[in-house]
Amino acid sequence: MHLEVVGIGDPPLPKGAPQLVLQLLAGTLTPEEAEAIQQAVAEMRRIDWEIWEKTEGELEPVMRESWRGRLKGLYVITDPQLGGGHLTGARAALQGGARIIQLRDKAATTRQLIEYAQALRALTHDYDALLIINDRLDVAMAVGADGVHLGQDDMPVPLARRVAGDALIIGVSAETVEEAIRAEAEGADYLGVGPMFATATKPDAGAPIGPERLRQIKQRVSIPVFGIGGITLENARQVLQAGADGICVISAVLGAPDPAEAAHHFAQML
Ligand code: TZP
Ligand code: MG
Repeated sequence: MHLEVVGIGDPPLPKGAPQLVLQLLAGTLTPEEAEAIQQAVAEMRRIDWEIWEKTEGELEPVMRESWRGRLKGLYVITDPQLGGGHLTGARAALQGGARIIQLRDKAATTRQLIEYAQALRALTHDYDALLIINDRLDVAMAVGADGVHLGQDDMPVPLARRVAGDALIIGVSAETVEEAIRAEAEGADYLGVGPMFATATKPDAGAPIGPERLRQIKQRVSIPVFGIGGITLENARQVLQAGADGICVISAVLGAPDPAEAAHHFAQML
């Protein structure tokens, strides 16, 4: 039997795929045919890696540029208690014009998070919006999200990058100019800077740092910067005037009587 490699997997075949194929076809293949398939799959993988290694350096800047253009505007973080829950809240935010949705749920089990994330992945695709997963790099990668958001106590950016490669947006929370500079140097794609103002949504958020800190950070980094924490329709302009590329909101959208309308008002400002 002669087998020819006619296509290249994208993404590469997962480990174990050849074994699966063999199991599926068990009984209908001679040992020689099974061996030939296994060799063909191994060859496909080898070619795939060869191409990836050769093009990685050229693709990376292109990929980063394409994200950079989308890392702006209204960024809404979902909350299990607000806006009718993750799905309903995100749908309203997207209807109102949010361009980025982050799934954030500190109480959910891994299985629940995966379910929310999968549903949000489909929803964000419908609106051509980005999906970011808070804290959990594994969940982000498992559901094909666009990125992960990491705080200062989460996985260090260089390790996250090592695991995820370049095909994932990594956002980082920064409160100080030093944290912002370090995050950028380590490979973060955007920053969430805050809390801008007092917020009840994150009790451990610390004292407000104000839009002035965001202005200082903008002067020192070149990645996009989002203001976060206590941002409302009344004070959002201060954050934008300080140079924010976008604003990140929970309660002012999802806690509003009409979240889609609130999102629309924010989106109009941006
Ligand atoms: N990180 C810093 S402040 C904050 C997070 C997640 C909460 C933002 O929520 P709100 O309701 O927009 O103040
Ligand atoms: Mg975190």
